[in-house]
Amino acid sequence: MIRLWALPTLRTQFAFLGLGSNQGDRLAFLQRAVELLDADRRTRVDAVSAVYETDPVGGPEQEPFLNIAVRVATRRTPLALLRLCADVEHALGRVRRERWGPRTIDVDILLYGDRRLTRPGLVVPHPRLHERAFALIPLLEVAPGARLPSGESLAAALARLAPVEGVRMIGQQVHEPLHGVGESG
Ligand code: GSY
Repeated sequence: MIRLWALPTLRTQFAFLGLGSNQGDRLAFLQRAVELLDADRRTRVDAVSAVYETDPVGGPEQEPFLNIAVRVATRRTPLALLRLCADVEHALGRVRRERWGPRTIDVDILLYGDRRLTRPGLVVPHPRLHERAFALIPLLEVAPGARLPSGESLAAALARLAPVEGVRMIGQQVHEPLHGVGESG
């Protein structure tokens, strides 16, 4: 018998995720991904950045991405949050054909509180965050005070990438899920 009351309860942590889509109805994939993340009983999406259209970085020639960043309050561990991200990608039909190839949806953990960790399949903060304007720009909106492991602020990291090209703000077109009064979980 599993006695749930005997399991340790993880404190709520704030984590920051980067989402991108460059196949199909990109906005709809982003919105659905936000809803699926929020539908998890241990995770709430409580801030969503504007949407940016961004030129693809790396991989084969492919269509532009739409990128956003979200803040989640979660009781999942980093690895459990990674599993949730993979479940959302799977639910939205992501097929891993080639590394850095086109995708219906990509959900990356960018930051998990101020934790640093390296596990098989997961490095936090995201190891390429400091070189990706398409991730830093939306992330700055939802995590303005965050710092990289080097101690550098996100704004300073972004300034080092100047002049930034290929990132165009579209607007606040992906919405935070509505959280009903009296909802629990
Ligand atoms: O790692 C995220 C997937 N990805 C993206 C992306 O989301 N946006 C842009 N602009 N380029 C990308 N290359 C990869 S891989």
